[in-house]
Amino acid sequence: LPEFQDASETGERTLWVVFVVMVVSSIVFTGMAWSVPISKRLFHIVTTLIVIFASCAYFAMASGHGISYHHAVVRQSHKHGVPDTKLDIYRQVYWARYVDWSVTTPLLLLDLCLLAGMAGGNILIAIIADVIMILTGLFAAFGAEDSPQKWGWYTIACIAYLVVVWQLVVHGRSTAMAKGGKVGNFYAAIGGFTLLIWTVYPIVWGIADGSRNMDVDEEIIAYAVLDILAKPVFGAWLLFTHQAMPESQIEV
Ligand code: RET
Repeated sequence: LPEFQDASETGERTLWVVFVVMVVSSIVFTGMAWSVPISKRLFHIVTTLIVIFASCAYFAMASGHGISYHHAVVRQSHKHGVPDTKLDIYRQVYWARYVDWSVTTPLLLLDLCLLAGMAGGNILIAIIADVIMILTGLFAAFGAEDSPQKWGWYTIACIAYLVVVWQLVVHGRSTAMAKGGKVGNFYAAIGGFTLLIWTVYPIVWGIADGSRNMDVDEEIIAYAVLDILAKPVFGAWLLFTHQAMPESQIEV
């Protein structure tokens, strides 16, 4: 008999809660954008677009769209002379997340890169490496059951993530520090927060999507907490600090 792994009411309710959080953030950030002159709105616009896009993705997932069932065959070994059996598992893959992340993580990086004043070439490397990370993560999510390719794609995604980290930690930190102590310290704080949060994503993926040691509800809740920290909390911190720190003003 096949086993279906899908969200219960708990998971679905969690998705709706995050949808509401993203919509409220979109409204608040839009209001904050209108409170500053257009020439000083770039961070506001980038950050507002992030939560608007996340609202769309969460609306899709909460209402049951952007989800597929992924088939896996798991061998169950029995002792005492009972022959091994195979179990068909159909687990939900929320591919709307990858659509969301492929747009919103580049925008989140753009926020950080602009804050740090990184060179255009380094910004491009960080953003393209990030897109590679998300898309190879999508390939991993749909990789055939525990095939070598599946964890191969995961490994490639992790390498791409290290390229992102390198750009932010090495190039971003040095240009941010060159902008002066205030911007340097703020970049170190919000950049450190970002790396901490982002690093939990591949860990959750490995436990949930990768090896199915977390059920779908737990997976939804884990990503919900991470997404709220990485988007609305990050965004509010960035915009309020930016508004109060003239040194963080940029000429783009
Ligand atoms: C995957 C799986 C493959 C390996 C790696 C991953 C990294 C994902 C990250 C996602 C960040 C998402 C954010 C969303 C905002 O709300 C694709 C999970 C490295 C870092 C910040």
